Amino acid sequence: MFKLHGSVFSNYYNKVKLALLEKGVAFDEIAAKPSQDTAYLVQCPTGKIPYFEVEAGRFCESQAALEYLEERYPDVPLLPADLLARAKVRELIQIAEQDVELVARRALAHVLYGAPLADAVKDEIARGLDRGMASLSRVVRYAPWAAGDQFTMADCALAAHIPLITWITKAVYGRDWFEGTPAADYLGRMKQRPSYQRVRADLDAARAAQAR
Ligand SMILES: N[C@@H](CCC(=O)N[C@@H](CS)C(=O)NCC(=O)O)C(=O)O
Repeated sequence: MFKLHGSVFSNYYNKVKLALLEKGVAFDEIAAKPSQDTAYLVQCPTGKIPYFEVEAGRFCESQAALEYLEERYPDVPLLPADLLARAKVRELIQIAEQDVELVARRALAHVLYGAPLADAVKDEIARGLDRGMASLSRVVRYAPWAAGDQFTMADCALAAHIPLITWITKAVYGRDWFEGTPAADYLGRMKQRPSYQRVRADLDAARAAQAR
C-alpha cells in the first residue's frame, strides 16, 4: 500500500493525493511534520513534507512521486502518450513550481507567523511573481485542463498550488496574482472532480478541527 506522509495543509502533499485519487490507487495517509531532527531526516532526506513509503522503501519530492505513480500504475495515465506533449506537461509543472510557487513561498512565513518581510524583499518577490506568472501564461492552457484537452499531472500540481499562491499574494499585496487569468474558472472545473472535492473536504475538516 502506498503511504503518504505529511499533512493536508501542504500543497505538495495534496498534489500527490490528487494523483493517487485520480488514478484510483489505494493509499494510507500518515500525519507528519517537517523537521530537521536526525530521526526524521532518516525518513525524509530534506526534512520536508510530504514523503512516501512503498513496499520497497521510502522517498520524497512530490514530482518523483507523480512519476513513480505514472510508471507503477499506468492504467489511468496522467501524462499524454505523445513524447513532446509529456515533456510539455513536465515543463508546465516545473515553471509553476520553480518560477511561481517557490517565489510566493518566500513570503509564507510572513503570512503564517508574521515573520519580518523587508520592503526590498517584498518588491523582489513581486517582480519574481510577475516574471513567473508571465512564463506560466505562455505554457498553461486551461482548455479545459492545464495542458490542454487531457487531464494530466499538471492539473494535480496546479490545482494544489493556485489556492496557496492566491492566499499568499492576497495577504501580502492585497491582490491575487491569478486575478484576470482563467484560473478561477479552471478551479471551478476542478471542483467538479471527486479527487479535488475529497482534497478540499479533508482540508476543510482539518481547518475546522484546528479551530476547535
Ligand atoms: N520540492 C518539495 C517541496 C515540499 C515542500 O516545500 N514542503 C513544505 C510543506 S508544503 C515543507 O515541508 N516545508 C518545510 C521546510 O521547508 O522545511 C516537493 O515537491 O515535495
